[in-house]
Amino acid sequence: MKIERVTLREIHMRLKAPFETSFGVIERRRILLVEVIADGVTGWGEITALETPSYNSETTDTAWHVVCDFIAPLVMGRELACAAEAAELLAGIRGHSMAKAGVENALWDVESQQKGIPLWRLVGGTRHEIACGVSLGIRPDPASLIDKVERELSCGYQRIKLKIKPGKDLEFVAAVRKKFPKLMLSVDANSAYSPEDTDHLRELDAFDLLMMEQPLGWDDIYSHARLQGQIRTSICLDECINNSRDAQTALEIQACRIVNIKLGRVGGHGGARSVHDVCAERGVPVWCGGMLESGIGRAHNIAMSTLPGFTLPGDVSASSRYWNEDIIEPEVEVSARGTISSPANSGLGFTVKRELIERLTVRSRHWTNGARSA
Ligand code: OSB
Ligand code: MG
Repeated sequence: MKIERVTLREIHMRLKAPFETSFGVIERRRILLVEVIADGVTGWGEITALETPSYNSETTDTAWHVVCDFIAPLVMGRELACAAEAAELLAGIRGHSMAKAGVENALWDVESQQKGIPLWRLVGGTRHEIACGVSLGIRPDPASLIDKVERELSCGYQRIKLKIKPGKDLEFVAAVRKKFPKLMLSVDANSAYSPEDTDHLRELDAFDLLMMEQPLGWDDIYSHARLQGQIRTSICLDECINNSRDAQTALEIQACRIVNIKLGRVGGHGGARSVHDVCAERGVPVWCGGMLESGIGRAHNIAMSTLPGFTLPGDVSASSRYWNEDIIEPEVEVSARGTISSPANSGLGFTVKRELIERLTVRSRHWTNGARSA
C-alpha cells in the first residue's frame, strides 16, 4: 500500500460525566484522529494519549508534535507490503507508542478494506462477540457507588471495575462486595500505592476480587513481583506493559497473573498481538483496556478483543456511556448479556461521521506527496 495522504486532527469531546481516577478528574477529551489514504482507500486511527502525562508519559500535545515532526514525514509517500510493516518503519522513533499506534491502526483499517474483510479478522480475531465490563470512576461515597454499580448491572455488563486510591478503597470495595456477593469485581489503582502499602493492599484479599490492576509504580515491574508474592489477589498489569518483552519479564518473574492490553500503550495492533501471544503461550488471560476513546478507538478495541486470548471482559462499553453523540454510526451498543458483536462489514465495520468530526475539530494538518500543508 502506498501512503498518499495523512491528516491529523484534534477534536474536543465532553464526557457525559467527569471520570475520576487516582491521578485526577477527566471532564473532556482532546482526542487526536489520524486519517490515512493509501491506494485511494481511507483508514482511521485514534491516538489515545490523555491530556496530561499522568497515566503514561505521552500527552495529546506530545503526540501532535511527534506525528507532525517525525511520524507523518517518515510515512508519507512510502510503499508498505502491509500495516504490520509500519512498526519497523517507525522503530527509529523511540517511545511515543500511542502516537505511532494512531497511524499504524489507520493502516490496519486500510488493509482490511483492501482485502475486503473485517478488521477483526485481519488482526487474527476469532470471536463473533466480545464480553464487556465497565470501569467506574472514584465516587464521593460508597452509597453513590452502589447506585452506579446497580445501573451498570441492569444494562448487562459482566464485570465491574472500581477505581481506587488511598482513602477511597477498602470501605468502597467492602460496600460493593456486601451488596453484590457474586459480582465479578476488580479494582484499578493506576499506580497510587507504594511497596510500603503491602499490608493495606492485602486487606483487599478479603473481597474475592478478580484482580487488582496496577497498584504500584507505572514503570516498576519488579515491585509488583514482590507484592504478588505477598497477596492472594491476582495482580493485573496495565501501565507497566509496553511491549512483548515487558510481558515476558512480568510473567517470568511472576509480577502478575493477568494482563491488560491497550492498543495505544503497546503501539498498535501489531504490538497488541505480540503481547497477546506471549500471554497465550503461558496460559495467562488478557483483556482489553480503555482510554475513554471515541468511536474510532472503540472500534479498534473491539477488533483486538476478538483475539482468542481475550478471555476476560474488557473495559469496552457502549458509546452512550461516554458521549451524547459518538463520531461513528451505528454507535457501539452492548447487548443485555453484556456483549458487543463483531461487525460484519469490512474495515472498522462502522461508518465515520465526517461532518460531526469536522465540527468537533479544533486544529488539523495534512500531508500529501511529501509536502506538508497547514
Ligand atoms: O487505567 O484503565 C485505566 C481511563 C483513563 C486512563 C486509564 C484508565 C482508564 C479507565 C477507563 O479505566 C476505561 C474506559 O472506560 O475507557
Ligand atoms: Mg488501568
